[in-house]
Amino acid sequence: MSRELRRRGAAPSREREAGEAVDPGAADSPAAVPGAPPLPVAVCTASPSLALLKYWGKRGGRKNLPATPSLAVSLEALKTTTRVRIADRDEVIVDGKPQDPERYAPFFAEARRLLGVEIRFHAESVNTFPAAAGLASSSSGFAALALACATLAASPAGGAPARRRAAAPSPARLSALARLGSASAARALFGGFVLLPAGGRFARQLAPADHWPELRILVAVVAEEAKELSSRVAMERTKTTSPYYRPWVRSAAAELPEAVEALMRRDLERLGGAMRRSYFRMFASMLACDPPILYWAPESLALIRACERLRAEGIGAWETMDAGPQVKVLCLAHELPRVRQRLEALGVRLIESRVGGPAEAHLEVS
Ligand code: 2P0
Repeated sequence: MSRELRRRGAAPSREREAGEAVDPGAADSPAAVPGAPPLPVAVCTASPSLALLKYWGKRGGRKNLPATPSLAVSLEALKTTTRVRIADRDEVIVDGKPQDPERYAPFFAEARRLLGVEIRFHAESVNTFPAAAGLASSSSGFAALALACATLAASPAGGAPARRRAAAPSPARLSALARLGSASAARALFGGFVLLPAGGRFARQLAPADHWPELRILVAVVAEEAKELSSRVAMERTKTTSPYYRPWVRSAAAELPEAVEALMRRDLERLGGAMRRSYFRMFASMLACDPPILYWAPESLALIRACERLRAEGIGAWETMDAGPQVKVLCLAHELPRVRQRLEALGVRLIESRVGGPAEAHLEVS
């Protein structure tokens, strides 16, 4: 898989013909000038990384290192597509909205250092699902951005020395770059089942998507709007004000071996138990903040109760939640119709997903 990520990403497999690209910024790019050489656009697609065991809290320092280990699965049905081209200054637009440059400055500085280039990057990112609403859009967003920047830098227009272009950054280095943007993004570069250890600079794949072909994830979208409190601010408040922060961090580390073993054995009941302990304890640490943090909506609790009832009836529906009111439910393909029917009765929008593959990138010419 590592080799596959390298082949698909930083060493683009093919270049498209001139005119085939649809560059949203082409009208004001130098390529619009008659006679100017065509400019490359790196296009990357990534799926968000859903945590089964949660990352919540950062180690000290400015490196965005996670305080807890996280174990995650890639959501095939949700996609972020990011197009990156060379520009006069770094700029990121997500779903049509310009982003705060400060948020991206450490990422771009590290990208230039890692990739050996001086260029500035213009990125336009589009999500097929609500962003900043607890559906891990920053995981797929920064993963796609990291791979797209590497793909662009590897093109002759990127300006890197030929020796540097030939030696594309390893998946581990790209994962570490994505982590600077969002720690969960370190996981989203990889497909299948992924581990980001506590204090880890990069994530690694534990098993590819076909490790568990019967696994399905139902994403229940309770609210489409962006959350009021970002994960970053909420994590910091948890660390600095919650008396339960340290116990949470200790318990998260203790939970990892059981969850990894359950995952490798494809034991949904054991994995589901570990998932529930992880998300409930994460929220317990948030509830004890000053002021308290509560991401749940009434529908979230109704969905949790519906999963409890399904399990009491012998149907394996195991839910988890993140920094938002949405509920994600793991189940097996043969029980999906019954789980779906029960959750649909609550009037929420459901997105059905399989386990996804790695982020992919290619180069187009505008
Ligand atoms: C996760 N979450 O493991 C956890 C579970 C939300 C709850 O990672 O500050 O956007 O950018 O590193 O990755 C959401 O936080 O945080 C997140 P930053 P991120 O998926």
